[in-house]
Amino acid sequence: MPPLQQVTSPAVVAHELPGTDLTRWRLKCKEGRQHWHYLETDEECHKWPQTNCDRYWLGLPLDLPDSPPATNPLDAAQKGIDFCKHLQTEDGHFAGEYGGPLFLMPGMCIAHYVTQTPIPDPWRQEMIRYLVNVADAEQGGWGLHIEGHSTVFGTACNYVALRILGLSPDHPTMVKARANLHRMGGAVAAPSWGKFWLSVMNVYSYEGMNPVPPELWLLPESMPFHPSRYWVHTRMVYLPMGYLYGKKYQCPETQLIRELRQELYVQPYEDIYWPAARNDVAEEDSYIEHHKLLDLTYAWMNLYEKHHSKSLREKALKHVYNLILMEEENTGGVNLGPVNKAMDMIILWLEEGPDSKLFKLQVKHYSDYMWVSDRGMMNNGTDGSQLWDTAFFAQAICESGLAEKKENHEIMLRALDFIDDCQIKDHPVHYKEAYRQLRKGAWPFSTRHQGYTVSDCTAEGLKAALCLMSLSYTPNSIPEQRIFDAVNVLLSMQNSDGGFASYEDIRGPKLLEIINPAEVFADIMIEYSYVECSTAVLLSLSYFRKRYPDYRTKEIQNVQKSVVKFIKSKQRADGSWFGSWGICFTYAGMFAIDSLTSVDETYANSKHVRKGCDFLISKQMKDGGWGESYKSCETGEYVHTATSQVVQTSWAVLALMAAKYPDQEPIRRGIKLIMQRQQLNGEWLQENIEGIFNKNCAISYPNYKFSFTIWALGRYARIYGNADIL
Ligand code: LAN
Repeated sequence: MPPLQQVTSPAVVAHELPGTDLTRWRLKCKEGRQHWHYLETDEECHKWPQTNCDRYWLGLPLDLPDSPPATNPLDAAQKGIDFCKHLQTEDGHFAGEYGGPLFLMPGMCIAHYVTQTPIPDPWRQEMIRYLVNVADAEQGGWGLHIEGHSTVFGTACNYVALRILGLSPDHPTMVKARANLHRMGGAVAAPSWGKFWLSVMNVYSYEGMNPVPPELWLLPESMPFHPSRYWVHTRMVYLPMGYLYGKKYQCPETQLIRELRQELYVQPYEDIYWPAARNDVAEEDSYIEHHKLLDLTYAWMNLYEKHHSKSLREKALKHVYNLILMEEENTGGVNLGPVNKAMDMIILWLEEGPDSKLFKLQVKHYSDYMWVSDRGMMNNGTDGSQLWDTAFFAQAICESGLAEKKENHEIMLRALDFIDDCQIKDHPVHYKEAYRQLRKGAWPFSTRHQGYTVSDCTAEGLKAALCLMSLSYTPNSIPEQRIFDAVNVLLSMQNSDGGFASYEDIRGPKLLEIINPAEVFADIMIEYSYVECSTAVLLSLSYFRKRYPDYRTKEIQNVQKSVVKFIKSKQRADGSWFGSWGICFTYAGMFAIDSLTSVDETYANSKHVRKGCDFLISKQMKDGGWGESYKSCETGEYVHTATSQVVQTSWAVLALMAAKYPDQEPIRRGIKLIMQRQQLNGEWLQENIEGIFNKNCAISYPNYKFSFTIWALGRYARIYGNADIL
């Protein structure tokens, strides 16, 4: 292991907040990868001018003309498209921030600190600015996500991050955060993921953390609790966590570490009795409580940890490391997501050294996750949402009929280029040993470099490819065989309950949730059949069959039948569907109703569609819009926002229109609201956060306010004609 040198970030003193000159940032995109560059000299800035895309995401004034408000839906849609043209990057995708979660930057900072990897100074300044900007203004500290209340996890870990970045403990944000952290009992009561990161940083003891034994990976794969059966994100977090835990890796002590030990706790660090901390989780953090069986398992594991065999541990670590190497090989250092990325970076540094190719690749691709905004630089929830956003834009513009207009040809051709390039063309290497799902023909959520199949991303990619290639002027650039490959992937992912999960089919029993160690997230141990994933697959298969009626016809018909049954079985008594990835009932309602109409069920002939529509209508607000809070996802009941939201209004009217809802008036009112909210330059302003995961963590999809509004406007004009509304 290389000797530790203190990473010196120039200290930022109290009251002084750094920040860069935002006019010097440029977004460069290639094959979907998004990299923000900071130009140091005027000469560079002159040679590489800032675009409206850069300026939009940085919150700088745009160089775009205003024009009078559109009076009819198609003009409003075209005005929106004209604005969005500026957000399409050189490789054809629609870029966007993907922030929201606040538990990612600490991992990034700790990984850089322990591996003594300097964080580029402009990043460092903007990261400080971001965390200061998103701090809880009332209570101080940080939550699990930007709209959540302060927690010990968010506060302790982001406090550490800011100290690593060089913010002084006397800065008002830090003083306030510390006071709130102490009010919550100090960092002792962090949830398990917090305990882990703080232990790696050496400001917590592994003695205070329940075990994550790497030996689990050596158990027979046939066992129901073998990690290969976990949901891929859980599996890929607990893989490197098991490695670092197994080694009890801690950063060697530095002055900063000594100081943090004093700042994070209410009691002297030396006096903390760590074993008592293992099951101590602050009330503010605890979303789900440990099951009694989990505590029993932990008691047993703690005993094992005291007496474990050294050679077995070595064997387990070797096995786990091999799996980590496969993940590196398969993603080229991008990794599945931001949590395993931070851990893998530390592990590669320990195993391969700072000069190794693998470690350097890890460092290089941190940039894929970092995004600069008006509030500063954030750590995105993935390496972007490129495929996902581009597929929605493409379908929205196609459905409006505006894609055929000459002025829109170029964006559509470029979107097709991107979707073509983004499709995954091969299976992962060592896919069996690495427990991967087959992926040849799939589309990912972000980029093909990340390279993980997602069922609904494949479905949306396929739909977008088919609608783009059916335009009169586009080439059939994606060969038929690759379209079939996508369908093959989808057909291989159906679960026995008829539904579709996210990345893989369901591999483990629901009982595994009993041993969910993450107190802050629910339902993360295994895959589930999700309404959104299942409906997107149904829609894409219906679409596909129209164009290719002879391909695997019988199987596709059977899949359609069983997935329809699944979707119906998930409808609640009040007619709603619960959304797991978007907020919430309006999101799932749109997918569910849209998909049922693709097999010819409508308001007139289907009680499921009828009940779904009636539910949506019952939630329409006085101003004609819909607005739903992320609290719906947390509580499982519909929670209105204070004001209506254009995104949820679009979802609701899209569903009603697909269903052929008999009364045009509620739909017209929704469309009118969308048009009234459009700005003179064609954009819609950011409103509440749109997405969710693991029931409890909100995440931003800022492009939804463009893609779904345009989609709703276009569908309205197609169905009801384009008469003036405003
Ligand atoms: C995502 C983002 C996209 C999302 C959809 C495609 C919208 C969904 O329909 C299927 C699931 C998926 C792919 C999804 C799964 C979980 C992700 C990757 C995220 C919500 C983005 C961030 C989140 C990831 C787990 C964050 C890291 C946190 C951990 C708990 C490991």
